[in-house]
Amino acid sequence: MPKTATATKKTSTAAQQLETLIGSEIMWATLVGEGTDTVFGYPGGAILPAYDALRKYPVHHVLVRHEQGAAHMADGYARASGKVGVAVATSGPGATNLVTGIATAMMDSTPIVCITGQVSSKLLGSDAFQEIDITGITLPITKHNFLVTRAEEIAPAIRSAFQIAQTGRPGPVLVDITKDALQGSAHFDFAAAQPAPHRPHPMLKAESAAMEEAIELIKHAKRPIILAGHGILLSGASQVVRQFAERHHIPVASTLLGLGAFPASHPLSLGMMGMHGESWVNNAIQKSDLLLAFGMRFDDRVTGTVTTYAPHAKKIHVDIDPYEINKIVKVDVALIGDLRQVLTTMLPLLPAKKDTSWLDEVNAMKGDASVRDIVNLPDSGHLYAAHVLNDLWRETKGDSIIVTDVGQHQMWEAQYYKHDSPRSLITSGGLGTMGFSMPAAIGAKFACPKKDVWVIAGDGGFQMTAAELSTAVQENLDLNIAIINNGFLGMVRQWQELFYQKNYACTPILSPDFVKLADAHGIPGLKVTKRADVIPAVRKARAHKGVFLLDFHVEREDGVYPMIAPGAALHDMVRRPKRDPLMEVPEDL
Ligand SMILES: Cc1cc2nc3c(=O)[nH]c(=O)nc-3n(C[C@H](O)[C@H](O)[C@H](O)COP(=O)(O)OP(=O)(O)OC[C@H]3O[C@@H](n4cnc5c(N)ncnc54)[C@H](O)[C@@H]3O)c2cc1C
Ligand SMILES: Cc1ncc(C[n+]2csc(CCOP(=O)(O)OP(=O)(O)O)c2C)c(N)n1
Ligand SMILES: [Mg+2]
Repeated sequence: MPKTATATKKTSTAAQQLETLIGSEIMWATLVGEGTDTVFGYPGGAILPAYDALRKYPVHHVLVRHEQGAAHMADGYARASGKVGVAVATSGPGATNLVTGIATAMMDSTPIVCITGQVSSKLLGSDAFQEIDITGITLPITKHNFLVTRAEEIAPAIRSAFQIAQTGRPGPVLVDITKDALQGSAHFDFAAAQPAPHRPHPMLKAESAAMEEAIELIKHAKRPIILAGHGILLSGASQVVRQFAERHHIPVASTLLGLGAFPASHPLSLGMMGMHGESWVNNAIQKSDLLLAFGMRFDDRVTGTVTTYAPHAKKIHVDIDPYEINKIVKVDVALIGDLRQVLTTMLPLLPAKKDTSWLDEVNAMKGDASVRDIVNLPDSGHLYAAHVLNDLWRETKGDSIIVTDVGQHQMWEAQYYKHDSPRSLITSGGLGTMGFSMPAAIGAKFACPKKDVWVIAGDGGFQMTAAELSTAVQENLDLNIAIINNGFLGMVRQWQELFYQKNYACTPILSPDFVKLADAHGIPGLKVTKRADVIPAVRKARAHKGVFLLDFHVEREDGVYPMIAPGAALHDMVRRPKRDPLMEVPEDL
């Protein structure tokens, strides 16, 4: 497995791999065996043996500027590709810097493996230099973690980590390897290190009682809605969900993380549900008599107050994780298993239906809201974030991977960029991690080098991980960055406006001149202040080979609407104030 024959003989099959390697070589050989060709990391003392051995293996190492970036890059890589992303860090501060990225991956069920160096096993527990109990720290934010103290344990631990990360409900796994384990030697046998086969949840049979019950509920429903979640993407179920919806003519609402799982341009697609979902989507859910929750977990951003959530609806929940069933919303039928398998079994049982009356009713609720929307307004001289996101969609549609940060711009992206294909939106939903977008986009670009990849960040969040600009340049990446610059921590300012009497405490934020910052990195950039300049700027960025930064100076005190206030019901949406120049008005209800 090593690139050169100096350390050990090159081998090609698992049977030939019975050879003695040092622990650090075992680490890379196992990663290569698992299909890893790119890792994101940062060196240091405890992990140094691994870096010393790296040159022998066909693995590209991306040197990040902060280990949080390594975890987000692994996460972005995994979300864009469906494969496991790998991050590497040293002990102590290197390991603790990974924590936010690991938690982000945990909350959104992303399969990543993080490998950390640890002090030598004889020093464990002695407060040695850069010793930290990273397995203890990450216990609640990993699916599983390992402390490896012997070279012979490295391959089994890493192989188990890959298996755990990607089977069932995916998630992050950490492997902490002591320096003496990396420096020791052991026989390397990739095949023998394979963990026992994962025992999946027993497959639901077509004749099972739950399946029959679900079909009966669907047959009798007059106002059914599919709630399309992230599990569709994780399960690769987009195609079967589409067949399912089309066969019985069921409208589809998406969670933030489910956007792209069902094409936005499909006539059955309603749009995003929840706190900043479209009014007609939330109202349709409240009127529905049957919810079909496909790979979504009824997050509080999705339900509003649970006691008043979809009061007339029976509920069917399809999820791979039994602990998600009845966790937030009590359901009538639970189908536990992989979504693609469950729906593939269920589809032949589902009668075809042509009745469009429910969809017509929902479309009537929509009215002409979309026609009167901001994006159709004549240019008033103001640049709204909605313009930027909508023009970006018009210019790039179908072609790009959009990686957002967290805040108002993230919600405007969800509202105004229409995602038609799976894995075309990468965003931190559950943890809502500012600083996610720049590093996650680097990871996505490594996963899909031919794709046009865009960072959409707020002026606040971009500053949290802007150091990764250097990483993108060092790696010669072709990446586009759009900063939605409103001079505020906008989402928090919006809450202050609505719920704290406009006390804008600590939310106005000073930023550097982002174009000059880009220039300091050798990156060309443009400041955009007018609507007419948006599309030409987007074209320029796309035509440029390399990193390009666009700094969009938008309305400073714009709001994301509709909005469900904390503690309110899903239908109780705060609407855009009438005096606002934007067009959405209460009649859109
Ligand atoms: C500022 C902000 C505002 C937000 N506003 C909104 C909003 O308005 N609307 C909204 O929807 N979200 C919003 N979110 C996101 C929200 O917090 C949640 O992250 C999101 O709703 C979760 O979507 P999900 O349940 O589809 O995905 P996840 O949380 O990733 O859950 C996926 C589910 O799929 C299951 N699953 C995984 N694999 C499979 C498989 N193979 N088969 C079957 N099931 C599987 C998992 O067990 C899990 O239950 C917001 C986030 C932020 C940061
Ligand atoms: C690491 C982190 N710290 C704090 C928050 C709380 N928070 C959520 S949105 C937001 C404001 C984001 O501001 P900006 O990046 O400028 O985006 P905008 O909302 O203005 O589009 C803050 C502070 C968070 N989500 N993540
Ligand atoms: Mg901002």
